[in-house]
Amino acid sequence: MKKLFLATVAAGVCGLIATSASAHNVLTSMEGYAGYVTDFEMRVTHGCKGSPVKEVKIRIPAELSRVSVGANRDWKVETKMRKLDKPIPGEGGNMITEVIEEITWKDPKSPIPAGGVFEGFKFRGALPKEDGKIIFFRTINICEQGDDKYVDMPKEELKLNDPDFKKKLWTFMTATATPSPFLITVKAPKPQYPWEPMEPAKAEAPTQQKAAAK
Ligand SMILES: [Cu+2]
Repeated sequence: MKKLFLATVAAGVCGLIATSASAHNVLTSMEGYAGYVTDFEMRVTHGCKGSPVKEVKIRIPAELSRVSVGANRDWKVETKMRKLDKPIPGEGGNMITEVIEEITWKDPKSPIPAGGVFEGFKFRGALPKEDGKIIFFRTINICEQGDDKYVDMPKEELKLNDPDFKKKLWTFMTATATPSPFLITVKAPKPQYPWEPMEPAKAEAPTQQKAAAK
């Protein structure tokens, strides 16, 4: 784990609207279907205390597998890889030995203005098959002056079956000015693709998902 992302950041750096949870970096959709290969968009909604955003980093959570990055003609995209302990079978018989651990968008044609607009950063990956999981996507905005580190985690583990879940989630979202963006997996109403069996096969779960979920 890299220090950069684990560093706890003093509250108050994010700026004006700490109590408005939508005024931070957030995933455009905060819910996703368990097991689906899903498009994600990290939405950057403001600069660092009035300074334009010139770089955005996302730490890819270990729960995500088969991650790829959307093309972007305005930003230079870099990925940092993590070596797997055990290679996992990929598509077409290849063995996958490393996965994307971090994505950086940098050197934009022009920075994101400090206010008044938002910009989305796209990537894709398979969510774990388990529903009711809360998955954190820690992100950092680097601005022309300063940075905002949306890496704060809940003080205690949030569990969906906790009757106080919503309250605790909101507490987490408003406790600091830089909560980590997150997504909750919900049970899918049907298989993702029409050619998949209606009932997910029981003994299915290929080793890939398990290994990637580590
Ligand atoms: Cu904010």
